[in-house]
Amino acid sequence: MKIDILTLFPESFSALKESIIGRAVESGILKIKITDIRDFSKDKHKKCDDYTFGGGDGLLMTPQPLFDAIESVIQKNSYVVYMSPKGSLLNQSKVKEMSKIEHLIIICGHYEGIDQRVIDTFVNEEISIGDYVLTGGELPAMILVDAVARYIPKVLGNENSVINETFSNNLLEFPQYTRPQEFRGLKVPDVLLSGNHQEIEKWRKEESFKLTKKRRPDLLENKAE
Ligand code: 4G4
Repeated sequence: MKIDILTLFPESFSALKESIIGRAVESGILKIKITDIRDFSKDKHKKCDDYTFGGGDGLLMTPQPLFDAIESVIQKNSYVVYMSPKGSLLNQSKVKEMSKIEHLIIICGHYEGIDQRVIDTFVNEEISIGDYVLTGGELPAMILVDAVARYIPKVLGNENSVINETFSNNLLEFPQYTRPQEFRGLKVPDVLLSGNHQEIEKWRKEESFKLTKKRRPDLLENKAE
């Protein structure tokens, strides 16, 4: 999978150099290219924002640098996503679906967002990572990249080989424990030490269900659909 990220703040994306995603990029399993939208501005001061028609106090990203930046990376097989609080809510099944995209282009807006003509011309989908407002689309873009990358074969190696069960069956994950068996008098539930895999499986399912019912009953309602 190839991901092009268009942003006015390319330095923000240093987080993608770390850990599992960093390794995937280094090994070539995942290709990520960051494009600085400002490099495409034809303004003599490289300006990329302006006031909105119709009034309002915020600044908007202007169409010209964005059109040129997008046209520099777009291909026939590209899927263009714009991170926006107005977008449709991201969830795990959407993430899984998106991991099949060959070429993903992510546009990060800043200030009050981008000119609508950019959206109307290029954007296949506006996506929101949650019902809250951030100063820019950079953190949402990194969240999307991280979530999607986990479904690309070989990105999760060895210890991380199993894709976390949370959400994939509309249930929250059961509690987990590692060594030691007893820490400061706090014990691991007996069933997990029993070696009885049927009992362990049953316990985990029950715990998942109890937790989901208590904390995220909405997930159980979706299950019925
Ligand atoms: C587009 C329009 C995404 C982008 C307005 C982006 C939250 C999310 C932005 C803005 C974002 C999200 C500045 C309000 C950038 N905030 N929930 N901010 N704003 O996915």
